Amino acid sequence: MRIEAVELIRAALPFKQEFRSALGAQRRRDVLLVHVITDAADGWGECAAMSRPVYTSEYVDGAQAVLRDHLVPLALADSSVDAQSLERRLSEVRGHRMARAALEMAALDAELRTEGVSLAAFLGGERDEIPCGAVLGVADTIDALLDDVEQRLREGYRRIKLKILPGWDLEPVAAVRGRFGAAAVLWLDANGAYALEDAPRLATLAEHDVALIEEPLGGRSLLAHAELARVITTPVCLDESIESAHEAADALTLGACSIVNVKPGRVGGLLEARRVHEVCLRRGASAWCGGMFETGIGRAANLALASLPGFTLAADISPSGRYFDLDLTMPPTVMQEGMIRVPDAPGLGVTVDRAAIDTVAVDAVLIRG
Ligand code: SMG
Ligand code: MG
Repeated sequence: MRIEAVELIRAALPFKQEFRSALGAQRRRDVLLVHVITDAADGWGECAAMSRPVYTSEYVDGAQAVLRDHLVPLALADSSVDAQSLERRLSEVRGHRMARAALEMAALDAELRTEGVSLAAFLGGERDEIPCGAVLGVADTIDALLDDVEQRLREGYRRIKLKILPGWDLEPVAAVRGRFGAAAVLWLDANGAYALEDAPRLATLAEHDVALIEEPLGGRSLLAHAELARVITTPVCLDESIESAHEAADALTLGACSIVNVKPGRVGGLLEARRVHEVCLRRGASAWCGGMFETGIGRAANLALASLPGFTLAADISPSGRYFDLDLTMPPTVMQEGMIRVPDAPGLGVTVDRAAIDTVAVDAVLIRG
């Protein structure tokens, strides 16, 4: 396959409701799409980077610049590429994993559409539907949070993940457990808002039957997380701290976590995400597929990844309409009894709705080989 041109499209999708976490407040999703035009088929990718470099060091303007100036020129230089050779080629560029992942996703989509193979089948998926979890940001009041949890449980989500930070932790967790009892499987995500000195406070969360705590400590320190994991009984899951399969292996060896949140963007692409999954499977560690408030494009890739056998816990994958009024793919993703079907058509397995993209696009640049 030869990549003839790459289009970088920026779009803005307002969140239905402001989303607050330890990383700040978000009112809109700054979307960066990668549209690859090859001699055989088109392919689509979505970049996980957010507007500001607060989750990892990447941010959407930076991702667009590195794609335009470095990654896309590398992809256009080769007369024949597939996703594997492209991954090797793009690894010349250090870091910028979310940008590399978006281009790899688009190339893989084009390649698999040409071959008539679904992404889930290519990756080795074994499930045809994925259990979904709801993620709830910091609310204005405890009552508002409880109403939201009630609605999500009614919608069928398999578990509830609360964003926490100092000042929004023990009280909301106790309130949710108190109101819903065993009906709510409860996870917490701190996005690194705590320090090791907070271990005694974090230890008390176990009283509320919390199934996991995600990225509790700041600084991406595997040793600090290993120390924390020794003194709290709630299982530690890592997200931001793991950017590759070898970091996943290190984290599990050190006891920094027993569970891994796998996101293709954070680790540099779907191929590396599959390797992270293999590490978890070999070590008997639980894995699950995280989310970055994706549109239908990135969500289709996440669903395919989440169908691998080692993803044993509910994913941060929601139906169309959870965060935004508009989706960019057809048909809309629906959740039934807390499950979403894995697309089984070739490539990402969804139809990209160009007209919908055009209604929210703020910028599009076509780079030709
Ligand atoms: O896609 O449902 C989703 C969002 C899941 O909370 C989610 N992602 O740390 O796991 C995480 C966050 C990343 C951004 S938090 C502002
Ligand atoms: Mg997280």
